[in-house]
Amino acid sequence: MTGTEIQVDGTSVAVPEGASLLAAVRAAGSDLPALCSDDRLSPAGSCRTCLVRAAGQTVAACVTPAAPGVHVETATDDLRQLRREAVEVIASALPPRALADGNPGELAEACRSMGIGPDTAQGAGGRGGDDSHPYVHLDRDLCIACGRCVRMCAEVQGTFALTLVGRGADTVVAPGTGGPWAESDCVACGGCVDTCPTGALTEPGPARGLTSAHRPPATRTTCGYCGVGCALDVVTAGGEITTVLPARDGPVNQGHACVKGRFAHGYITSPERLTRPLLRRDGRLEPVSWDEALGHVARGLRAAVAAGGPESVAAISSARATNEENYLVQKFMRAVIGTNNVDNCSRLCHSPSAAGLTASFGLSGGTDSFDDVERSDCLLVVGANPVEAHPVVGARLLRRVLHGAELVVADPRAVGLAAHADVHLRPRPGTNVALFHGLAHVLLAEGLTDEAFLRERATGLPELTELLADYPPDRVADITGVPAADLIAAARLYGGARSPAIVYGLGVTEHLHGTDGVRTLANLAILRGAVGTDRGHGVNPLRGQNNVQGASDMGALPDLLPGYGKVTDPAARARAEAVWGVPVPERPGLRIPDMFAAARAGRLRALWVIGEDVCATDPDANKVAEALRACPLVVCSELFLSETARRADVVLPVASWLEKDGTFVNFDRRFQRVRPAVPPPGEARSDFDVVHAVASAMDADLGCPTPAAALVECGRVAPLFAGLSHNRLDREGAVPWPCRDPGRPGEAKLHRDRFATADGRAHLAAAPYLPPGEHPDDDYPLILVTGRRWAHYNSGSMTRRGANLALDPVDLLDLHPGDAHRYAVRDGEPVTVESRHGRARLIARVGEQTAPGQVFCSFHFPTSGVNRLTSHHADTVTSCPEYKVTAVRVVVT
Ligand SMILES: Nc1nc2c(c(=O)[nH]1)N[C@H]1C(S)=C(S)[C@@H](COP(=O)(O)OP(=O)(O)OC[C@H]3O[C@@H](n4cnc5c(=O)[nH]c(N)nc54)[C@H](O)[C@@H]3O)O[C@H]1N2
Ligand SMILES: Nc1nc2c(c(=O)[nH]1)N[C@H]1C(S)=C(S)[C@@H](COP(=O)(O)OP(=O)(O)OC[C@H]3O[C@@H](n4cnc5c(=O)[nH]c(N)nc54)[C@H](O)[C@@H]3O)O[C@H]1N2
Ligand SMILES: [Mo]
Repeated sequence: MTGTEIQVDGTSVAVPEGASLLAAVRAAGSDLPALCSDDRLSPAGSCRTCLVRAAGQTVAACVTPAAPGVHVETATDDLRQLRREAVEVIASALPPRALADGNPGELAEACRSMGIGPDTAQGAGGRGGDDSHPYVHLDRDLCIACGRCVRMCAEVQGTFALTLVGRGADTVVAPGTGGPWAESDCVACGGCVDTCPTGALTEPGPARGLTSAHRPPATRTTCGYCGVGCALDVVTAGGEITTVLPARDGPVNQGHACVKGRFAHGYITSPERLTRPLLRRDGRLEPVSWDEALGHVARGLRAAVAAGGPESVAAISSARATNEENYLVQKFMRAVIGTNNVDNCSRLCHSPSAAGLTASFGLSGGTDSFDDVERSDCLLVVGANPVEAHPVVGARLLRRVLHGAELVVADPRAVGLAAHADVHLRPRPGTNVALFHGLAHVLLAEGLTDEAFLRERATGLPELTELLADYPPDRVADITGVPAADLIAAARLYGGARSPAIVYGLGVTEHLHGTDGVRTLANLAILRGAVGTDRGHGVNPLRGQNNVQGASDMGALPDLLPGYGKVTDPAARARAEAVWGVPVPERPGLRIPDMFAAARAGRLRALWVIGEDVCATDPDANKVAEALRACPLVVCSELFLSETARRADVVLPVASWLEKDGTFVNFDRRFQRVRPAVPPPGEARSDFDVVHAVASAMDADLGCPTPAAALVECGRVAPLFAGLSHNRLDREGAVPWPCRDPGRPGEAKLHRDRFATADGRAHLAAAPYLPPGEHPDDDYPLILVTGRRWAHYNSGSMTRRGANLALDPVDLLDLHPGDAHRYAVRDGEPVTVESRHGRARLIARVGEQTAPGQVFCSFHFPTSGVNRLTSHHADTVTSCPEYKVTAVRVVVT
């Protein structure tokens, strides 16, 4: 047996090696107050409330390691007295309200359990508070300067926004920037609030003082914002959400969360939520009954099929929705309508990852679990900004770096992680392929490759070697703007590491040659033998939406069935046909941009858009609007009257993730359960029920009446998921795919013995660098990169409807001081940005985060019109839009 065996009050307990005496005492079933301690943090040993006796010495249990064989005493009268005195000293300095009845804080609880009465708290108070921030309020009088919040912010979140100020008894937490909390560096992850033992830091409102330590009765679910897959506990009262707490045992988040999952649930009760179906009559959307709306949809779909055949109908399924809902949407399109015209927003996002990773390794998922990635000694983070877009992962990566892992960041912008990087490569947007070839060139030239691996488990080395001769560091420097010395330094770090890992984002995929970007990035891992082995942790896309991995896994794609069988493969079709009992069309369907083109050309007669605001988030938005105008029937399933819903003929009100049952698949391929915490508003129904209802309005029965039944049916079509069920997930929490057998665990790490390609080998790609689709010229001299900000989510439909709006009220355009000077733009001023495709209105922010010649903005406010700027250029393999490179000019108006 591994671990350490010790005696606690005469009872033998085993604890993991390196555990503290406090952990051992708790493992033995006793508890001690430990006001400066939190499992998520390094121990401080400052409050002296957890005193025990070990090997004859009185010690603070939280900072004392459990040495093998040691005898610990906790229950003697003198120890009880010492602990009680320590707690009393702390409590006596606080004002009476600190111990008031019903105060759920750890200190108040400790006092109650030790019989320390409320009258012990005799402090005068009067130090005031700070309620400037919407989610974090400070009551200075309750601060005991335990430093947990400060350590949480530094050690877990990595933001270092907090500090302790003042002396002695007057010491109190404060933002490091001085001023009010709202103007500090706080990113509202909620960590400080969750660890505070006294209620000095609280979430305002009904959740005041509640933390994950209390484990209040709650609904365990999976966050519906990004693809990290944080496990959350939703506390409710009277059918409304009181608070959302991070689950301490969450497999990915481990007791952490971000401003979206933790706090951005205000949209649920927004008066703008859709509560009734809407139907367009005389040009206006009017509320109607479900029967009327469904009847209209069914008649419209039938008419479209009658006029143009099944190919004239298409659906965009939602990566925000559950697996079961996506499974049902694609089944409806294939089995009821008879077309493969179904796609999801993976098209706009990581479709190049799916294509690239499949070509390189045979499967479309990231190759390793994030837990493994975190063990790596060298992280190569490419075109991803996890500090803002996947904050819990960003925090875990940063923690790893602060504990000694090397970090190479490749991003044109000075993103959050770059400040901690050993090397920050800043390629010109759109030049990744050259950059990766440059790194590969150095790996080869310096003998930093794994020759045995290349011989036994890879193909394509001769062709790649020949191509790489054209990519020496100097030439790569010319193309990318990255100094040759930096390139060499980065290659040496990656090449010399014990177990390097690659993590990447949309800065790789959303390009004219995004799939080549993924493949040539994967080359680096193959050259190093750092994929499918213990000598590295592979190539891992930070998938975006909560369930974009799942939407694709479920076959909401025009060329792939559930579990990635090709629609052109008779064997894959036969498997689906055997379960569905109808023929599956064999011609691949339309991709999202092709759906719009078909609509504009009059060939698409009905489009069902489920949970994607195509008019705000798809590129070249003016053309998207034109497509919707041209399409005779547009149905939109939505929470809000989005830009797309506004233009639809029928709008169906649906439930959001906090209101429904199912599963999501996160970025490292884990299936996790989604459970309803509150009912949907008004007449809104889950997407699952809506798809069923539309099918029955067309006299079709989709079978699988419940989400649980749908997942089981999916497992019959898709061997990759055959071992999964709701029951199993309820028992085990998270299970990764491939999971072929209910009795066996899923495979967190892929490709151990062989790659999933036809020949079992990893395929190196000898793709030459090709320039991006858009180039600056005299009229449009700047390169616009678009991407994300921490407080908002994509179209902003949910995060703008709540207090996140106060944290980040507008879409900003970042530009370099040199460019600001050249174009006479002042910080904070409204500007018009013009591209060859359209114009947008933004507020300028001058700073050094962007390089000269480049500007950056988010697309979280549809009214700013950012996607009217972006072009029709798209990845040549997958049609993923080139969101990251648009030539623009900035005009002060
Ligand atoms: N707060 C927040 N979180 C989100 C989202 C959100 O809207 N808001 N959206 C979710 C979704 S759907 C997704 S897909 C993910 C996306 O998560 P990320 O991929 O991290 O997001 P982006 O900010 O779009 O782009 C990442 C980075 O790519 C860089 N980049 C641009 N061009 C290039 C290039 O040519 N080479 C290199 N090496 N880098 C380049 C940009 O500077 C940017 O910092 O985030 C998810 N999480
Ligand atoms: N300029 C630029 N544009 C981009 C990007 C970029 O980097 N730059 N990134 C692209 C990427 S990666 C992505 S993924 C897309 C995302 O684009 P979208 O998918 O359009 O964005 P979201 O805001 O996530 O969600 C779309 C809609 O789904 C609704 N919704 C939420 N939950 C549910 C649900 O359970 N059911 C239903 N039916 N609806 C629901 C929301 O109200 C919202 O209106 O944006 C793309 N657009
Ligand atoms: Mo995305």
